[in-house]
Amino acid sequence: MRSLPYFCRGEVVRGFGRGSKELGIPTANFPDSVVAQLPADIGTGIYYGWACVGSGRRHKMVTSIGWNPYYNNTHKSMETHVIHTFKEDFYGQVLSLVLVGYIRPERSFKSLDDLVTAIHSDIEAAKQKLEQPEHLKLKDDVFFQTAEPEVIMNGH
Ligand code: ADP
Ligand code: RBF
Ligand code: MG
Repeated sequence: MRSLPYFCRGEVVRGFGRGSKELGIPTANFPDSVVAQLPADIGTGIYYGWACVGSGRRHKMVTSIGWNPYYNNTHKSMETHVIHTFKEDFYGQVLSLVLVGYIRPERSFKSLDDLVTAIHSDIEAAKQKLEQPEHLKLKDDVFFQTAEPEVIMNGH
């Protein structure tokens, strides 16, 4: 994918409220405007990278882009699980991301348990992959030094 690494940011909006939080995997959802701006080669699927809430610290993350086949959604969403335990929700705040690499396509599962197991293995994959020096470097990119919603940049 030519567009990787891909930098983007947007306000955290309410998602489907399916209780992903209760499963221990909350996902911060982006508005449609951010999803609409994705370049054509950033297709649906599961990605890993770095995330930053407001002007806070950078954390590892996993992002799901697509129609969530397990739920037969008709709406394309982009949602990020930040690999960090936050004290409070951050609806309305600006989330800045760099998508660094691709993990797998979206798929459907026989049960919710299987979906959750797959997400846990994505999280483990992200943690490992992001330790590579060329990926660690992106965490300190100048992009993360501002949280202005209008500053949308592409990686290169
Ligand atoms: P929704 O359907 O509204 O997206 P979720 O159950 O997916 O609800 O919860 C997402 C919300 O949880 C985020 O918008 C954010 O405010 C909060 N949150 C707390 N911790 C995290 C985290 N580690 N990663 C992503 N979101 C988190
Ligand atoms: N939904 C699917 O239907 N299929 C998937 O393969 C899938 N993979 C995901 C991987 C990650 C890392 C994350 C954070 C979410 C994934 N989801 C997937 C989305 C999941 O269904 C969604 O977070 C909940 O429905 C809450 O909106
Ligand atoms: Mg969500």
